[in-house]
Amino acid sequence: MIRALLVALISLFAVTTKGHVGSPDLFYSGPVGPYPARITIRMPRVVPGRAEISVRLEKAESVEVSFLPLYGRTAIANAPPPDQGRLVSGETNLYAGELWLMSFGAYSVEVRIKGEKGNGTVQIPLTSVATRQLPMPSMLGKVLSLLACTLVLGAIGIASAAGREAGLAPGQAPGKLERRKGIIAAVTTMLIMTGALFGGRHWWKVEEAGFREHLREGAWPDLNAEVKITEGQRVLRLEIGREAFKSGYNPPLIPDHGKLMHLFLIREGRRDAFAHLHPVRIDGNTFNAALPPLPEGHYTLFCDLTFEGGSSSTATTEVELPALDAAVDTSPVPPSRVDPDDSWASYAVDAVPTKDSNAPVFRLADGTSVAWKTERPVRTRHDASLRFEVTDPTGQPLALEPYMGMLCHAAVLRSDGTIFAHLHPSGNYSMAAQSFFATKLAREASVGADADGAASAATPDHSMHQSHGSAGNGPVSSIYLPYEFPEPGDYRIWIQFKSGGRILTAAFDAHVDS
Ligand SMILES: [Cu+2]
Repeated sequence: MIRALLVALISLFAVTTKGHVGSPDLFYSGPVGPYPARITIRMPRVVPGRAEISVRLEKAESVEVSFLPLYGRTAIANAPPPDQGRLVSGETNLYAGELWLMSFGAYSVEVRIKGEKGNGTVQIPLTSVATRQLPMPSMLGKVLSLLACTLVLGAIGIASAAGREAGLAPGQAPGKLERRKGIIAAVTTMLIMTGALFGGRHWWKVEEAGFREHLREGAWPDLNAEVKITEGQRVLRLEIGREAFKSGYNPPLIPDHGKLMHLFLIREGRRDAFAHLHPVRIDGNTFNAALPPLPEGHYTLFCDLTFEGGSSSTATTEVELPALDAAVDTSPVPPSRVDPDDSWASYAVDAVPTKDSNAPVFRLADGTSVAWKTERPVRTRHDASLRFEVTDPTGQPLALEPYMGMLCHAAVLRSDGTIFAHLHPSGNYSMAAQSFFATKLAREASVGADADGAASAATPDHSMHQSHGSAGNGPVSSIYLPYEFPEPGDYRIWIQFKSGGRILTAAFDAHVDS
């Protein structure tokens, strides 16, 4: 009862979690052992809170689906028993369930599917954080104050009556001595109650401070950016967590697709220039990136980070890019200083198909075209139908190659800049966090304290590889990205893929209805 009350009280303070800015829900598309499936995790509005999970199998099969939340900071052997998913009524292949996320920090949700074809599991990492602190509703505050007054006055009254009359025979009136005892009891109780009220206030403040420590209002951590020109080259210098971390603290980052940091730059205004770069750590929390030949202007930066422990976040800031000085910088970017996986694109705004077009096609300068096989209208909390077909200048399907291990990297940004997400064909969770949990599972299984549960959980995760590149038979030229827009509005979508050793970027606009 007390626990439930505490949970309810703490819940009042916490709202929404997010991995990417403003887009908290997680999506997975790929195999779960022998079963191809799409998984959606709707993140709770509160911490502790309930995440809603749904699993849609490609084919209707009789299977058992269960979910297990693994907390990053405790041993896998201490995980609770898995929750069973239930078949949604009227559906043949859609299973749903709920999971309690009790703490702040990194979790991995293990989705298990058991059936005739065998067993499959997949790990989907998520970061449980609160992003807002709600005020105490004034009515609740008044009711609680009233209850507290009643309790305190009641306690004083009872103690005073007990001190005065406990030693008397029934019917006997209290004398001077008894009345004094009663007053002493009342004063003592008052002192104890005052102490308890102050103690309670202190406890509340400590709890609140603890909550605020985990509070991430919007993007996190803070990010500072400046551009310096050295040897005719514009170099972007980034500092993460100047305020969030104590000075001298090196945030323990882990690499995602082999890079510690994935940075997106988008030119504000017309959003007609885009780059996906991988700054290199120069020391502590300072990173450098040699800038590609992007046009000058005001840019918004989104920076994806995954921390040791399996939590991930997106930091954001803005920076002014000075013009490339043609006199100094006649050569293209010195290759030694640019990461080969860095990519950038600038395009005429009218190259972006209008958001009302029914068959939007983006044509790249070399004649390659990218067609968005969209199903209109695009609605919030429905599949965004991000299906793309890439064709070469002659109209033939263009064979795609893995770009940093994935068939495609995509970014989504709402017109007001409040929603940003980084997507892949396998989903929008952090791959680095996924491999962190895979390693944790394997390590704890090999220690083998409780071999049973841990060993089955640590079976190799095929999705880690199959869904990344062109794992199918023959060349792949179509892309599907599982995603649902969280809010209505106008969005720009950039999709990036690699072909013939070149990284290509296409842009689309979408209007999303509620
Ligand atoms: Cu990516």
